[in-house]
Amino acid sequence: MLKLYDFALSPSPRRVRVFAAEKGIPLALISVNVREMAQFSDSFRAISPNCTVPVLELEDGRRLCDSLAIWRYLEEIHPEPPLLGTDAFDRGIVEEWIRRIELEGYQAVAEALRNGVERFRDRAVPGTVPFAQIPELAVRGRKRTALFMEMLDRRLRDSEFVAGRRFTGADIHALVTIDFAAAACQIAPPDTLAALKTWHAKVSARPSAKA
Ligand SMILES: N[C@@H](CCC(=O)N[C@@H](CS)C(=O)NCC(=O)O)C(=O)O
Repeated sequence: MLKLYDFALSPSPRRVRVFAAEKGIPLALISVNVREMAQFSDSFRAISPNCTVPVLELEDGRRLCDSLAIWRYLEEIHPEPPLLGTDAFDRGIVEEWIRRIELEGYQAVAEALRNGVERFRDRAVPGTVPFAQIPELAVRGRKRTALFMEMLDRRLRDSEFVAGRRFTGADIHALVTIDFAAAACQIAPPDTLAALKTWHAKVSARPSAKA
């Protein structure tokens, strides 16, 4: 079975668990407690040189150390249901939305969290190199997170799912980002963003959301 080095409270491994659940791919989960700095142990450093989760380990021992790279692999080995697009143009649209969510949403929340709480002092960027916090980035990250939610709400007024008429990886990335903003930064979409809230309730009700 495929192994996933995971941490239940972290958004990046959740992206992989939800994606695999949508496809019905079983994963053997191995928890790496990043709250207790287990990612910096010698044993995990040998598995993930950047000391981050998730890591997917194949049965032959090869590894992938990035959530979206793991998506690509899972989509190739298990094409149904397609989560990264169905034809050339659709794959482009899904990719476009995944990148927007990563850059405008996920990075904004991560910046707000990692520059704003004591736990990440001198660890403002994930990985092995220490970076001091920049408090202004926490303020900017919160503002960008709010703008991201407004942008997504506008999109969802016209589109059933983030990348169009089908549920895709873009919905998973957006769901994980919205939940991360609430859990880590206490930023929830205001009631005025009705399309975003309706979509969030719909995708949260999928069994995969609990993976
Ligand atoms: N680009 C990577 C990011 C992975 C990442 O930043 N993982 C975080 C958890 S969400 C982590 O391992 N953090 C360890 C730390 O903060 O030291 C991916 O999407 O897989």
